Amino acid sequence: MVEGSTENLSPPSRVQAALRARGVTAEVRQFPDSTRTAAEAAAAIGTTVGQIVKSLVFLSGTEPVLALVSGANRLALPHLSRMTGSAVGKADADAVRRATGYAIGGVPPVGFPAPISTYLDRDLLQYETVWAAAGTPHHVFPIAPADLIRITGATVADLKER
Ligand code: 5CA
Repeated sequence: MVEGSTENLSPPSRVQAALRARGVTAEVRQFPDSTRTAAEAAAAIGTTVGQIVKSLVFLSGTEPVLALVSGANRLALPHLSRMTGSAVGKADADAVRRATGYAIGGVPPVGFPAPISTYLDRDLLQYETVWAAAGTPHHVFPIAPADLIRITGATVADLKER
C-alpha cells in the first residue's frame, strides 16, 4: 500500500506523499515564520486569512470528524452536528494526535493513518488557491479548492457562524 510505507517519514514528507498519491503536484513549503494559526499563516505566506484552511478535528462519540474551514470563519458546531447527524464536540490535543497522527497547529487535510470523514466550508470555494497545513506549524501547501475536495472526499457545507 502506497501510504502504508510512509509512517517513518517526517510529518511534512508524509503530507507530501499523500498529495502525490492523490495525483496532486502541489509542493509542501516551509516558512521560517510560524504558520501555527490562520492569522500567522496568512502573514507568513502573504495571503488573506480567508484563504487559509483550518483543519479542525471533532469527535462524534469516538469517531473523528474533520472540518476544513476558512480562516476568516468560525465553525458553528450545530451546523457540523446537523451534517454528521449526531452531536459533535471539539477533540482535545491527544485525540487530535490519535486520529490524525499530527499535532495541533500542523494538522493537514490528508495523510492520516485511517480515513476521516471530512466537511469543507463552502466559503473556501470563492478562492482560486487556498493554503492548508502540512504537518507542522511551519509547513503549508497551496491547492485549488476543487482539488482539496477531490483528495479529501469532503462534503461541501455551510459551516460558519453568522
Ligand atoms: N497551521 C494552521 C493553518 S495552515 C492551523 O493549523 N490552523 S488551525 O486553525 O487548523 O489549527 C489551530 C486550531 O487548533 C485552532 O483553531 C483551534 O481550533 C485548535 N486548537 C488549538 N489549541 C487546542 C487545544 N488545546 N485543544 C483542541 N484544539 C485546539
